[in-house]
Amino acid sequence: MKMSAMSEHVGIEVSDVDLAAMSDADLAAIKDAVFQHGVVAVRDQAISPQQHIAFANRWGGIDINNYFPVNGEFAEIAEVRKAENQTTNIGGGWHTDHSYDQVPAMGSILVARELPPSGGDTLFASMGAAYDSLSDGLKATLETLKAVHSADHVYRADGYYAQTDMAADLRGHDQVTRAVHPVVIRHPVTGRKVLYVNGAFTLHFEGWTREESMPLLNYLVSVGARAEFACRLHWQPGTVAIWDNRSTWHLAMNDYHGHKRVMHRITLSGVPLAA
Ligand SMILES: O=C(O)CCC(=O)C(=O)O
Ligand SMILES: [Fe+2]
Repeated sequence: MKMSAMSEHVGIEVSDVDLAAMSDADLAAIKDAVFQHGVVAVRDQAISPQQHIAFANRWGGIDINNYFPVNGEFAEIAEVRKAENQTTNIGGGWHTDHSYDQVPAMGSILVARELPPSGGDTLFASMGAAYDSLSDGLKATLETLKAVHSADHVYRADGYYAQTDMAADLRGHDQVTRAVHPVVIRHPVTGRKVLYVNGAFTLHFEGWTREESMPLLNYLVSVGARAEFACRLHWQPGTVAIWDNRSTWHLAMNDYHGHKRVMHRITLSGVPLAA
């Protein structure tokens, strides 16, 4: 198994390994790379949906996404897809998956199934690096705060996606989600302090109004989105990405209009988050 860094702060590219027949030692090394570096991109995999599920089960439990279209055959697999004639994509703004859950997902395993001829890359950003870059004064303030997260404004019947050409693909319009998490969490495995707010699902700081919260939230979102904290994954046939939703954000580029892109996602269960 070979590993190389994708950028200064986030991302490890892995080759010469078979996820479907992986030794416990190699799996331990991959897990360590995901926890330390946020995302691992494994190249050249021939992984069936059954093998995708079996590999995910070696990480712990699987969380079912309530919104994305499910693969007809396998309830554990959500499809992240955009058709030739659609203009909206899934995950096109910086976010982390499932921060609106009381116990947010640990991570996601995304398998490239059908790729456009060019474009469709995914960006990942390190929220440990974003946190480290802040002043001691702002860090100290943020460590006293909690934030309220929800997905309702994104997925419900009058939400963001309902007004787009992705509306018919998505489910779960009646789901009600709300979770409160510390703004700075200790990563459950590494203990590193990471910034745990995101532009998609964080509504406001607990005890603050939305209006009061937005200037600081927008500032934090602008810091997290700085290019120097990010890496860019160019998918190839056979690429599988495994990321940590606590320590990273991601953004799916929407730059392949007129072409189809289909990805299979399994979401991995996490643990409660603490300051
Ligand atoms: O399509 C992608 O590259 C990522 C989409 C996304 O946000 C996700 O699967 O969680
Ligand atoms: Fe996502």
